[in-house]
Amino acid sequence: MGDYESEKQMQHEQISPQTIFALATSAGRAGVAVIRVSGSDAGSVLCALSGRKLPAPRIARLRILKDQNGDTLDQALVLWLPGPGSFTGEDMVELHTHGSVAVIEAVSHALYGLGLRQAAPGEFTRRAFENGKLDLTEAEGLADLIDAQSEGQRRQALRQMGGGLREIYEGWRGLILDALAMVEGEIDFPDEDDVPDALAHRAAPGLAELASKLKAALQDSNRGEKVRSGLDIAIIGAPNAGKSSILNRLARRDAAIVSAQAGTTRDIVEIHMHIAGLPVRFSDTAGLRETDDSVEAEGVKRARLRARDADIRLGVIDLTSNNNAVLDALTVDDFVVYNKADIGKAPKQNVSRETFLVSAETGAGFADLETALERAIISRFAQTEQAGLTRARHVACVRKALCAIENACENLAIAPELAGADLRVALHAIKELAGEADIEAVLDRVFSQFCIGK
Ligand SMILES: Nc1nc2c(ncn2[C@@H]2O[C@H](COP(=O)(O)OP(=O)(O)O)[C@@H](O)[C@H]2O)c(=O)[nH]1
Ligand SMILES: [Mg+2]
Repeated sequence: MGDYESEKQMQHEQISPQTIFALATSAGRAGVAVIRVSGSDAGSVLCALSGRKLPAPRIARLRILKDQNGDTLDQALVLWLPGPGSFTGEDMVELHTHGSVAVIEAVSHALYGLGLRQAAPGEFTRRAFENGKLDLTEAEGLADLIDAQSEGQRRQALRQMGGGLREIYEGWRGLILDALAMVEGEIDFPDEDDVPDALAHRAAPGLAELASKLKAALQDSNRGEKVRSGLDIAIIGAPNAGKSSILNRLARRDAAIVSAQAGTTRDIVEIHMHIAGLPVRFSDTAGLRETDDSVEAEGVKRARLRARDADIRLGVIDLTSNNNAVLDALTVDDFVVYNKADIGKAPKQNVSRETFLVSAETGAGFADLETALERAIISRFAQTEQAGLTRARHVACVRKALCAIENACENLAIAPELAGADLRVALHAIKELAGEADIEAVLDRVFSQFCIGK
């Protein structure tokens, strides 16, 4: 442990963190507002506000709250939640007041008067984390649960908050430690007859198993990240192919302007919906063509970028024209949508992608298109029942661990010392994933994404 770290630990032991408070419910007019207090003064704060001794732990009691001058603030349901059994692990109090702006203001004012400070975003959860109530992945799951908008997001967040990812990485950590024990044993007590080959023989199978588990988790990480952040579908094609009409059909409203004039759509028009429990963003883009109009040219540039970054592209082709150029911008997993089936005739060529025949005018073919989209989203992006990696941060840690494990495998038979060092690197990557390594900047980032009051 370095000087800096031991100094930091001493500071920790000397001063207990200040008692904080925050509104846990959202601000504005509501029946009830919940104000949470956490820290060593929480109990005395409740006594001061209610003018009575503390109620029994975890039992709701009705109390009149008064300020320092004895003026009544509100009548509230109060909870005394002594540490370490509380959310943060510290002594906590919950005040369930009436939910008006004026009551919240007045109670906050009284709390400031008692020397409390308002919590920073995520500070309650950060204290819970620092008191060992949850690891970093569980804290992230909690943040995701608060932000969850779709069914898929809710399920995934709940799983992660409940320790789904922790269980997985604890398994990985166990395998690394097993291998490390064998390697260290080899270094400390080299057996005269035992050549390094024997070590490789013993440790290699566990490490190979671990490497394949890490690879599988990485392969599946795309799903977890998509469930969290949602996926992008770009509608692209030549001007007048009917892209905006198709977007409006999918949205079941007039989101984009439809016109017979080519080059009408310039800005990207987006609609949001949920498909198979995932948030999906459809983007209607400018028609792809060469143009002298600088505004339209910018639109075309943005369309190409959006198409490039999208998870799925719907390439729209007008059946009444011979313009197939959009096919060049599609991958094998994209969809080809022939539009204007009401006036054009079915295409002759047979493209090797999912192909649909629709009419944005009459709505024909849309049921098939929507079913196929849902199927593709479920099979490619929807989360399985297992917990997995859900953030770029997780992926980065697991990549680091995998790389170190692969190095360790190579070094096993040649130089056990090097393999040992590699395994320590892998162990550190797992610690980073858990939030155990000293990674202040990462913690600041994760917790600052919470709202105030959590
Ligand atoms: N008959 C017919 N006309 C369509 C269909 N889809 C779009 N249109 C017409 O084609 C023109 C261009 O449509 P729009 O959606 O603005 O195309 P975009 O430039 O690709 O966005 C408009 O006049 C639409 O009314 C269709 O399925 N059938
Ligand atoms: Mg358009």
